[in-house]
Amino acid sequence: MLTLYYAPGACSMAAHIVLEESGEKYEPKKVDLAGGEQRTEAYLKINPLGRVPALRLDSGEPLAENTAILPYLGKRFDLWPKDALAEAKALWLIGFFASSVHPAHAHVGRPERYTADSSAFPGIKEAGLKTFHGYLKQIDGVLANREWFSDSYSVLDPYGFVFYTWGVRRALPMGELKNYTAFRGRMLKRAAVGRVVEDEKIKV
Ligand SMILES: N[C@@H](CCC(=O)N[C@@H](CS)C(=O)NCC(=O)O)C(=O)O
Repeated sequence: MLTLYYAPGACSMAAHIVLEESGEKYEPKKVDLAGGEQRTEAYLKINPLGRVPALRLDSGEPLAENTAILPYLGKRFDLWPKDALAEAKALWLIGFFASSVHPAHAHVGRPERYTADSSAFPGIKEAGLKTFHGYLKQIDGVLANREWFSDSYSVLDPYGFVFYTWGVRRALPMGELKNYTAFRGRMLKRAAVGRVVEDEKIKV
């Protein structure tokens, strides 16, 4: 059985939704990020990078990073494009999410990661929020005339949904992003998304 290590409201919500939607039995394990559980010896054995999500596979072997976990789950549950070009486009988007959108938001939530000078925190947060908002606008553009990020519903959609909820958390004017907001509505109609939003107590 798969075990998902996750934290409410974190980027691990993407894998959480995928697993919830899969119908396969899995074990969800909450990690207390605020309490520093991700840096304990026990957790570092699961993910030496000290982050969520992490997935323990049926074999007991751990797997970390959204860029690995989501394609793995997508292939396992038929939520990943099969065509070579569609797959390349999915990797393009997953790469953009993981290497640009997520780190921009980290400047808002974790400025101490980018400077030891706490007087610089407000500037880092402000620049991070502006960059993050710019990326959300780009995501809105990607969704123009599309129902889902790929040709049909895939693991990209729960991942894209995470950043919408972060925009809400940071009080950005998400309603102005018409395509992204319509996508949010489609996501919320999915029963598994509703269950995860409730379990993780997400404001969206
Ligand atoms: N590149 C990683 C980033 C994972 C990540 O930063 N996760 C955050 C939650 S969204 C975390 O575990 N933060 C805890 C910490 O930084 O101590 C991925 O996409 O899986």
